[in-house]
Amino acid sequence: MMRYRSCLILALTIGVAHIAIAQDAKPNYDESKIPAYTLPDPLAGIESAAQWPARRKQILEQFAAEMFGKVPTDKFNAISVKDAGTRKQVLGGKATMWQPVITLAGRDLNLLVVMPTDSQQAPAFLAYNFHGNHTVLDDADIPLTKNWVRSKPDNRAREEDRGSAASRWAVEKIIDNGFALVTLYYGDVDPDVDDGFENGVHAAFPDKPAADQWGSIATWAWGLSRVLDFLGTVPEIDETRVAVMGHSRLGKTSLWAGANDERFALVISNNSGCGGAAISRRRIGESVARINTSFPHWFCDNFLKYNDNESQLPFDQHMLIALMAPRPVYVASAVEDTWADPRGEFLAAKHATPVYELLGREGLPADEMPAVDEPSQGSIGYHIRSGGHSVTEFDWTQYIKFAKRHLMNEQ
Ligand code: GTR
Repeated sequence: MMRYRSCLILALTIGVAHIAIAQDAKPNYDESKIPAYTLPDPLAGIESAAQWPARRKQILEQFAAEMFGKVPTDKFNAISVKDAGTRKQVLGGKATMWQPVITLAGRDLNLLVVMPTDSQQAPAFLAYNFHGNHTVLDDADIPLTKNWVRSKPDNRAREEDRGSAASRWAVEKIIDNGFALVTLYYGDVDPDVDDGFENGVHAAFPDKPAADQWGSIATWAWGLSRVLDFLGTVPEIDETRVAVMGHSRLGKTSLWAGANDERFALVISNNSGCGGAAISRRRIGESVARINTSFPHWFCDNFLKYNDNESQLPFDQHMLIALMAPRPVYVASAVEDTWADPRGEFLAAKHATPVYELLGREGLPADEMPAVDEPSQGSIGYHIRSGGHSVTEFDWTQYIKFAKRHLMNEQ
């Protein structure tokens, strides 16, 4: 397939010995077997806050060129409103739901917006969903997506899945706390399948991505920025107070969206793991080689250079977290989510802290990994909750508290 071919070409071209994919290597979960490593210093070569923007730019460019891939052109950035949607009251009248459809690079993005009724300039959570808007809320007015859907029979959305993901979306709590929720199916932007970049928004782009150009995560992140463009036209929502949130692969996506687009006021990574918040050099659970093998379309081809070769990365994931500074960022883990390396996620939050401190912010208050279900929240938030790989009420309770403090000035 396309990514595999370009992997071989890349191997021949640059002669990197480590490019062989450790397809069958067993994941390590033993802290004592972590290879010795040194983390690159996000503050290398700088001493003052005034020097941070230039250093930030350098780090951002490295992440773009070596890991997520650059957006090939901004030619397709414009969005148009295809259907403004009609508003209806839900949750006994306290919330208003509507479903605008916007068009981006020839694709329809079907948004589901739920906001406090009569809200003006409400802050919002913006997050992709995994299987379609109809899974977020059980409401017959939400159409089923017609796009390719992962892990469903025939890859089609099903009537019976209405509301099936509702426990992952604390919609009523979000509304009761004065926030709006904006969600859309990530497959509207790009179906999560390795198809050689033929479908989704990629179809509009004339050339296949070069080795330093976007994989699907960067494409999804770009889509979030375009949705933010749209939110700037919605009077009921304050686009300067949008928290971008995502779980797992979509947590990797929210981090990359927040790194690229400083208009996102707050960034949340839920169980994002490898390629998200977890330190790559630890190689606990999912490794760079493993993720590049399982999901060849997620990152750019240059990232293949780091298969079993993490020490050569010019950055590590604490520097991705640091790219949010001084904006608030939250990293959340779950005890049983060992594949995502909870400790590696904590360490990324912790080692981003010097950047926040240089900019006069607190960073992460906890020096050591906090106890289970005991969040630590400064400008960086972190918790490890009991349970497995998911988004729960507990997670949302923390995100809302964190967002109220940072976006609503409430303690
Ligand atoms: C896993 C993958 C993880 C994570 C997860 C998810 O299969 O290995 O990196 O992204 O999927 O998105 O649920």
